[in-house]
Amino acid sequence: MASDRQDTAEAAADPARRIPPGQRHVHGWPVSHYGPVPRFRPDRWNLRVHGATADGAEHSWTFDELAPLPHVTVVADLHCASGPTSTDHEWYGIPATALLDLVPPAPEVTHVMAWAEYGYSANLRLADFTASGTLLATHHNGEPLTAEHGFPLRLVVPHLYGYKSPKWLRAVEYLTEDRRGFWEERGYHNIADPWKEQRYSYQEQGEDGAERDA
Ligand SMILES: Nc1nc2c(c(=O)[nH]1)N[C@H]1C(S)=C(S)[C@@H](COP(=O)(O)O)O[C@H]1N2
Ligand SMILES: [Mo]
Repeated sequence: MASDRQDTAEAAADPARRIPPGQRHVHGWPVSHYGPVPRFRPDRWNLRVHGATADGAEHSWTFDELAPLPHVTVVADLHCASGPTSTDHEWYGIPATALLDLVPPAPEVTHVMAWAEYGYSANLRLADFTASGTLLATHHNGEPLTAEHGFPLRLVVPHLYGYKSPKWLRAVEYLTEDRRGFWEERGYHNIADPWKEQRYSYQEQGEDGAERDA
């Protein structure tokens, strides 16, 4: 509808309407991560899905084997929990739902752990992983990811703070109960919704950090 389009255009024109509370808009695309940038070794690289899979088996793909999977484009902003929000990232890659179709989780699966090189990890509720914007990105603004932004593959969960989007993704573990990832164990919020400003673990309410009904 025309009015919807106009709303969208206005939102895009007014950064204040799309910058979550407590965040500041930054131009360009800062690099932010803990530790060194890993080197991609195609002969040793694979992406694994393990944990509570429906068939009980672990599945893995080489980088080339990912090419025939479905791909999508997602345009989204990136909100680092330390404050900066960079906008208008055009991601291209494999929707997380395609991975779940290929390797169905056991019925008891409630969360996933996304694992990156050097043991970086981020836990996600299954619903955040299956959200329509979540993808395993290979490209950004039409170019392969650069090394410092996660080449060859990074998870992007656009509706959560950046620490839930591991660069240099290597595995997805299906979990039957929640377990905290790297930053979640170090004082950051288990859920990480930037629109609710869920930055720190001391803000958590309820068992998994989700807000309880009043
Ligand atoms: N492997 C890995 N991925 C990571 C991080 C990290 O330390 N290691 N930092 C996260 C954080 S806190 C943010 S804000 C984003 C930043 O992504 P960018 O450097 O592409 O802007 O990467 C996330 N992914
Ligand atoms: Mo961040």
